[in-house]
Amino acid sequence: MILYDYWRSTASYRVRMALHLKGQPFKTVPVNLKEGEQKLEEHKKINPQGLVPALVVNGEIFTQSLAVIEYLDETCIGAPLMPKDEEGKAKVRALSHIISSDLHPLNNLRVLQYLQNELNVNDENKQKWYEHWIHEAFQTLETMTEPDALYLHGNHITMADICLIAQMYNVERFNIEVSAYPKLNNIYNHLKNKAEIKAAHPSKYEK
Ligand SMILES: N[C@@H](CCC(=O)N[C@@H](CS)C(=O)NCC(=O)O)C(=O)O
Repeated sequence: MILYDYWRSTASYRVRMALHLKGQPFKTVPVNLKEGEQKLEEHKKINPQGLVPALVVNGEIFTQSLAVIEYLDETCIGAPLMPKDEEGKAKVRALSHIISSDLHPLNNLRVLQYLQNELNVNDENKQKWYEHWIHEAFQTLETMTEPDALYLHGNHITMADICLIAQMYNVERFNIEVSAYPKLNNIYNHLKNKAEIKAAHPSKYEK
């Protein structure tokens, strides 16, 4: 398997966690987002959206991190990343989408660059924008989480936790204060030292 990724990309980090949890060996092809390599025609042949990640399996290209994670879960042995029951699956997808569909796209590089370069939003307001969407999503997730929970759903790590861990890394990177969410911090602190999660950490893929 070949993963087109960028070490700091949260969506790429999600897929790396899934690959490590599944015990799947993979190679990475770094796409430097800071240098704009995602917008090159060469990369768009891999991911027509001009984004990372993209996973190549036996010559077939898969994009969209959540779709890739579910694909890996359904086709590879290793730790299950989704509950077995349909109700549980729907709940894990809902939790995952709060981060991946409703939060992450608003704070993505191309959106921040558009705010800054096209709409002349200054650094202070850009940071306010960033934090606003983090807090909105985190407040919701905190409310949806049971006290003392070790996972966002059920009794093993799922795609929803993968989304949370990557988002927490991003929050740490941008120095955003999230102590107001003890249940989310509890889950993150419980999972971040798991060997497979550590192995997927951005610092291990820095190029
Ligand atoms: N929904 C997509 C999001 C992919 C995405 O937005 N990737 C970001 C990095 S985390 C990216 O490639 N950004 C490049 C840019 O904004 O130009 C997924 O989950 O795969």
